[in-house]
Amino acid sequence: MPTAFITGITGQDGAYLARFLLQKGYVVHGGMRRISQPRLARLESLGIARHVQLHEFDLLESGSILRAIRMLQPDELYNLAAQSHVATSWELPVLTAHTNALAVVEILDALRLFSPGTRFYQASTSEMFGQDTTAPQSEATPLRPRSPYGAAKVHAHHATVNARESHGLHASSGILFNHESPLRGAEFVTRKITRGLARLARGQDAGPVVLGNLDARRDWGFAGDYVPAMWRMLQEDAGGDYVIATGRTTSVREFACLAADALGFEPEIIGDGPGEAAVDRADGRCLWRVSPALCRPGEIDMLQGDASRAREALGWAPVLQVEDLALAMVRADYDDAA
Ligand code: NAP
Ligand code: G4F
Repeated sequence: MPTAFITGITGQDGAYLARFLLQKGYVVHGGMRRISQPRLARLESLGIARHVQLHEFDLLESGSILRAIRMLQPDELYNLAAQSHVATSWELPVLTAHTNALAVVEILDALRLFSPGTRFYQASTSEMFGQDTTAPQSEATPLRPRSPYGAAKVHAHHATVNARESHGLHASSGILFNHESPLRGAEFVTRKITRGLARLARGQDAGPVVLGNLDARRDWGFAGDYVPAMWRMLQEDAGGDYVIATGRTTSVREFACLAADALGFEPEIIGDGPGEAAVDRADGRCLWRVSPALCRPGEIDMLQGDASRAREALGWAPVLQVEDLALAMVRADYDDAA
């Protein structure tokens, strides 16, 4: 049976990828940070916590990376672990650089020395494109990152490309645009919206959802559609770089309206700029409002991906559209809020 090692297996993508690989007959190993209370909620919610082999693993500890790679020598290594929250990266730029850039260099070097036959996937991101970019963005679009998170991911991306070109590693960089699900971390904007509005719909005295930049546009897909693309990259004869995206872009405001509609609210936008809010036409309740404190020091106004290469070379295409995604997320959060 093929073996895979997933760093970040406790995260959103790690959980979906682990389930996908188990279904394909892989022996799945996962790296997990030592914490006082193991966070297995996502793996448990997919019913796979007992089917994966978990190992203590921390990207900030070189020995941990070396040990895992030497011991497991997996057929495939998916590096999904990261400090993944862009806004946090301005507060923790050093930790972000170490986790998202330097640790990737260490993984690649350990693979070169101890397991050169392992096929490697790096979780790259549309955040690497930055602000002054043409749309839609493809593998050929220049990288001009605008956050410490994006800058660190660019470093890791180039390290992956170099490992492929200099050392012949089977190393791929998946440039994934935003992807969400009911397992999305609560601090990301889609989940913040669906959770907050679901609580309001349940009549909980939760108060409006407080948001930052409502004009930002993202290309939102479903995480469950995106993990098969990671696997497909590693089944190719050689590593490569692939954009994975839906090709549609939606503003934060539009996503909030989709989620509100799905819950039966009738959102009406009032005010503008920092004074903007949305109220429910039916009962006047405030659904969301803006707080300038949540706006970022550096914003990317618009991301929209061109996944033509993945479609043509990997036969990959997304299934869920943003409307279905919003619906699935509010349904899950509404049930949770019961
Ligand atoms: P996530 O839910 O935030 O999961 C991140 C994972 O990384 C968690 O398992 C976390 O462990 C682990 N981790 C963080 N620091 C670590 C460390 N020092 N050592 C070991 N593990 C560590 O992120 P995601 O949405 O699944 O994203 C997966 C990857 O894709 C990330 O690299 C992200 O940057 C990238 N990406 C995501 C998107 C997206 O829209 N979701 C788009 C493009 C790229 P804990 O559970 O202990 O916190
Ligand atoms: O949901 P977000 O925090 O995602 P962001 O920053 O696009 O990053 C996500 O996608 C990247 C791929 O492009 C990944 F690499 C990364 O790991 C992560 O998964 O914010 C989306 C947009 C931003 O423009 C942000 O300014 O929503 C805007 N926003 C408005 N109000 C907010 C909020 N974001 C958050 N997190 N919280 C708010 O209250």
